Amino acid sequence: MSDRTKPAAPRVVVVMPAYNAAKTIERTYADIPAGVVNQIILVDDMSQDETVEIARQLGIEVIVHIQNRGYGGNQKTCYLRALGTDADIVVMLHPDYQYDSRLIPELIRPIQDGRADLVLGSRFLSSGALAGGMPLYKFIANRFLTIAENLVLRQNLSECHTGFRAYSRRLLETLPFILNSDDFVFDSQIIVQTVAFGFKIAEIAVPTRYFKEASSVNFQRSIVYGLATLSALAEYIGDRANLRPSPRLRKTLPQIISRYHRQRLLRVPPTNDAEPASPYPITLEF
Ligand SMILES: Nc1nc2c(ncn2[C@@H]2O[C@H](COP(=O)(O)OP(=O)(O)O)[C@@H](O)[C@H]2O)c(=O)[nH]1
Ligand SMILES: [Mg+2]
Repeated sequence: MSDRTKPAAPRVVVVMPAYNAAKTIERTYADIPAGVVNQIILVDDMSQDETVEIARQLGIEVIVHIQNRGYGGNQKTCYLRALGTDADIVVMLHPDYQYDSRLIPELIRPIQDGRADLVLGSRFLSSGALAGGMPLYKFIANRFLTIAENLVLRQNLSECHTGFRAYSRRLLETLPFILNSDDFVFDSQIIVQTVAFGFKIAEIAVPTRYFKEASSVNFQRSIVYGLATLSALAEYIGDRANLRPSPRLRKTLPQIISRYHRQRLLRVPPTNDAEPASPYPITLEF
């Protein structure tokens, strides 16, 4: 195949949900490989430090929340903004230097090859999670929750709790992620939705890096997260058994956003472009 007929490379947009990342954002940014990423967007969730100033100095596009929305609320803004660009693949990268951004080319490959629509950077595919500094209780909880998720969702994943992920545009245009929690359980809900909507998940191995600035989730918040993850699984079971149908697992994104936003965010807006019959409470950030 000559250069002229080679398929165009996908447009890759990195989104960073940020909260007090001033000490780590520069390192995270510096490790992003050249020539792979077309655009970087950081959403600041009312950090109390210099995150916004440093990100702007680095030339990163910054969106500022004027109220603290939480990690899930932050991601909603990230993905809505990314859909507003011409992204083909969206990579979520924590700006706390916890994940190795040099692995972005590997992370996006299964989507490029058409093998998956969600790729998880797993710290459990190789055996270094504890050696990398993951606290023992997080290690055990992670294993337990991942086993529960595999059983309920009929998957064979090694880790469902990573913050290093790549999404296809197709997936983000379909899942009604704006109905998810604004808290950390957003990450679990989006995996449940991925399975509910029939998208494929792939994994790549990534190293584990724990250090002071890379982790703020304490024991108590981890318990809340664990219980909320189990509740996301219960929601899936109830929905599939038709006991408690869940809009989060049935409605598509185009079905719950306004015509204006469908035109603005979706690559191919639906032809039957009526207003949604029953709007759910959603807030767009911009
Ligand atoms: N928006 C928002 N993000 C948060 C908050 N707390 C942590 N984060 C972000 O959520 C991600 C995961 O949090 P982190 O403390 O690193 O979790 P851990 O590494 O699992 O212990 C990081 O990218 C943080 O910047 C918060 O209160 N609001
Ligand atoms: Mg972290």
